[in-house]
Amino acid sequence: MSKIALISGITGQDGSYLAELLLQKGYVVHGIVRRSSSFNRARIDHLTKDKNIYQHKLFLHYGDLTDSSNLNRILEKTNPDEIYNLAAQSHVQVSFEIPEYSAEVDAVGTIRFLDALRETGVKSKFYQASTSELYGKVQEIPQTETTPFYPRSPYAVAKLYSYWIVRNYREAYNIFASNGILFNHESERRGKSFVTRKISVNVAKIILGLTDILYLGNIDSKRDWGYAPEYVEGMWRILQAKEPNDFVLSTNETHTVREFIEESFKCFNEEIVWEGIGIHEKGILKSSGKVVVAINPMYFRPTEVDILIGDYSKAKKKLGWEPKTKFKELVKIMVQYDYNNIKKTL
Ligand code: NAP
Ligand code: G4F
Repeated sequence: MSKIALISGITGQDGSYLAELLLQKGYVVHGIVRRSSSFNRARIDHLTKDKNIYQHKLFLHYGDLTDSSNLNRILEKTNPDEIYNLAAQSHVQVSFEIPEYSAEVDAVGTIRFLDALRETGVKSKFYQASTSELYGKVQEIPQTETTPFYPRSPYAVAKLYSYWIVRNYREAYNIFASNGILFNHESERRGKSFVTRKISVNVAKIILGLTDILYLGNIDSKRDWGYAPEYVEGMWRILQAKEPNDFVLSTNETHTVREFIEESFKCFNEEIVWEGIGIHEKGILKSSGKVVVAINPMYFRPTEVDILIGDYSKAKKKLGWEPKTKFKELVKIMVQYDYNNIKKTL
């Protein structure tokens, strides 16, 4: 008998890779999709096309984490063995603009899901998409599962609630519920408003002569960036463990946004020289003297997370999980994909 998985957020970066992985493993996959006025399924389109090999293995259901009764109905209808709760308002800066909605989805959405499990009596394992943003103003370097949290945005505070309600329901009701505390993971499917993809798309456009300047906010913040397909494998492993538990998935390396920019241009044998300070700083192409990077304070956040670097030893020891793709390779994958993709359209 095939195992059954239910994924919220299946149309997102991680949801699409996870759906692919689980289908490859022989699962029947159900995904929750939001009604949208324009097409929002581009990342899973290849899995849902007619006569696809997964035609009778992947099913989509309209739903929303702000609607409890619909979660109950989906659970009763699908009766999953594993639930992956990936749906979220996932943009940190946007959470400062819509803090209440971010809490509705990223905090209350999780308790709606867990309570739907209790009410329906469905016996499913539950994976929660927790985040390195919980560490915020970091209390320890590198961050581990025992590092104290200090969230720095409405997004992170909402995710803190979800982290703890997962632990509480595990202890109170003996539910197999686990947190994956995932550090930033990127890919050619990353949303274009996140910094890595914004850089890879715009560097490709600059090289192709389609745009002049890439405007960014804080280019000195540091992130621990890994490759998303490897992280969804980690999510699956977290639910295959003997006991429910919480795990950091990361690379144990940290790089600045500035390094991401420099490395992206290097893919085209271009060197960036920096001139000026603060909001007047500019990135200039050494070969031509052209300004290609500038600072726009509209991308600054009211409170910033300066550095993230995760220690994944527990995941390595207990799950046999390790990241493979290193920083330079990740940049290359993203930049080359965007360059080829944009060039095709010219
Ligand atoms: P993403 O690309 O932004 O995808 C988010 C998904 O959630 C989309 O499918 C979106 O649907 C869906 N969604 C948003 N609001 C919803 C609602 N009210 N009801 C139902 N679905 C809703 O995010 P991601 O990068 O794949 O991340 C997946 C999860 O991991 C998120 O919870 C994120 O917070 C967390 N996380 C991500 C990272 C990372 O570096 N990527 C690191 C740590 C944790 P639409 O397509 O319709 O918008
Ligand atoms: O790419 P970002 O928006 O990702 P951020 O804030 O680290 O959040 C992502 O990773 C979290 C895991 O740690 C997830 F939980 C979350 O859902 C999301 O996937 O920004 C990265 C850094 C920040 O310091 C930001 O201030 O890049 C800086 N940055 C500089 N200029 C910019 C920009 N970020 C964005 N999005 N856009 C800019 O123009």
